[in-house]
Amino acid sequence: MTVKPMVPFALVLEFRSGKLEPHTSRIVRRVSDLRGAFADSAALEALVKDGDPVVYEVLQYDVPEETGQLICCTTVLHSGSVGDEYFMTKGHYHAVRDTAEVYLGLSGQGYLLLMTEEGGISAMPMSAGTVAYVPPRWAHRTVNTGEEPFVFFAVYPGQAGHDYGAIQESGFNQRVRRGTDAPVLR
Ligand code: M6P
Ligand code: ZN
Repeated sequence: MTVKPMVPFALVLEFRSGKLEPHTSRIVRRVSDLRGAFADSAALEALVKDGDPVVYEVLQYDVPEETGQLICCTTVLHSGSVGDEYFMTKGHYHAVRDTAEVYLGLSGQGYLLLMTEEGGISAMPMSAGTVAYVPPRWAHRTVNTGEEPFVFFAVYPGQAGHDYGAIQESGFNQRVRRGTDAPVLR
């Protein structure tokens, strides 16, 4: 069997906006796509009725989803909240658990929340220049605690895949809410 070699490529990433050119896929997640993730489901349904705003977008230049490849993408997580809980991503484990990921903060500010199936817990603040390492077996979710979009770049193994089901069932073991003068992490 001959494997067709891939052609090297370069992309242009605009740090402030997270714009990645060219990109071959764009995922847009609205409040209605995050049903079950936020504690205040009445506040969520009110937002859905009121225009169902975009919570985040992921821009990616696709490569084959297989061992040996690295997938690169940017996430633009908008500023906002559902009740008093800041806008956040769905969060996932990798379907292939033994795969890590690297995040690089580009603009705005937020948190990276992590947990393991054994009850491990971790949270790190992120802003422009933060390089965060997500080890294998750690679920990860990002939260925008600022007034601007929180933008970050991610690189992960091609075979990793996304497992959303485990988090939909068990929930995440941390939440970040709007406090009187600073975000409150619990
Ligand atoms: C990062 C990466 C992507 C992920 C995206 C949004 O860019 O981890 O793999 O898709 O964040 O997160 P989620 O898939 O949890 O919605
Ligand atoms: Zn991931």
